[in-house]
Amino acid sequence: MMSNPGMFDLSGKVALVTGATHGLGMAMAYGLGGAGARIVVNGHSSREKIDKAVKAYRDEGLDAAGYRFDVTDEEAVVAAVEQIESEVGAIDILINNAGIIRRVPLLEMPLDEWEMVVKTDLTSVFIVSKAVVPRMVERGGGKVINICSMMSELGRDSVGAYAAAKGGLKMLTRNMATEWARHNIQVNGIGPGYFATEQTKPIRIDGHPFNDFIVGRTPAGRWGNPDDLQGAAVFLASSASDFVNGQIIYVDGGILATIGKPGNET
Ligand code: GCO
Repeated sequence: MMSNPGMFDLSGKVALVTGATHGLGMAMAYGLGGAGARIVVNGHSSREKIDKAVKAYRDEGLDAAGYRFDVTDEEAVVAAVEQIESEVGAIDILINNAGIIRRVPLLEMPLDEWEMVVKTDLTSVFIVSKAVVPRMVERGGGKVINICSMMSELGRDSVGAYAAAKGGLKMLTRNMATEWARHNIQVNGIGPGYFATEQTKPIRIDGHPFNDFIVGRTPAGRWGNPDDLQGAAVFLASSASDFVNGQIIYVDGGILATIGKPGNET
């Protein structure tokens, strides 16, 4: 037995983070960059948005490069991974974070919208991991982190497709760990609770019943700050988690730990 002061150090590692131009993806990428990793920023919406994010990372003194590709398009993903590995280097860490949400009751949700949510939030993780992981196998190891949700465990009105995808992602994470741990690839998940992001803005309005409900339902008594995810991300990306496989770390201020309390109880 011996101490291992460098176990959270990511110096020299290359980390691909999908959907890292904003929100939770950006916060986790900042965390990995701060621990020494070179950040590969994936985005899809616009080149400008990617360049703006890369500039922000670099202004913080981090080593970042931006790649625009659609995580649901297998051909584009395979080509992008090829390009990243030749231009930046071997991908040691993959954070599958890119995702969307549609808040529509199931009986009103058109099939194409259901398919888009499931494809973006679940199938894309299969597509991107399938392009990256064979190279990790060849190199003798790597880290895969899938961004789950409270909806990996709990249902909620209007987010059925999202919950189906995030529930599926929890089990995909466990099965990836089952198949890839033998190659020294640790596959785990992070389950963010309710965080203050663009995605939750519509339900996080002062005085909005859902906003008050979440603050009351969360033992920490607040919405999460995206930076609250950095610790779990660095842990799961580093050698500190070399014997951690198929786990979902819920960073949720205690929501899943409690039945909650009546609205009027302080
Ligand atoms: C919602 C929210 C959630 C959160 C998060 C919770 O509408 O309920 O957007 O989906 O974003 O996923 O873990």
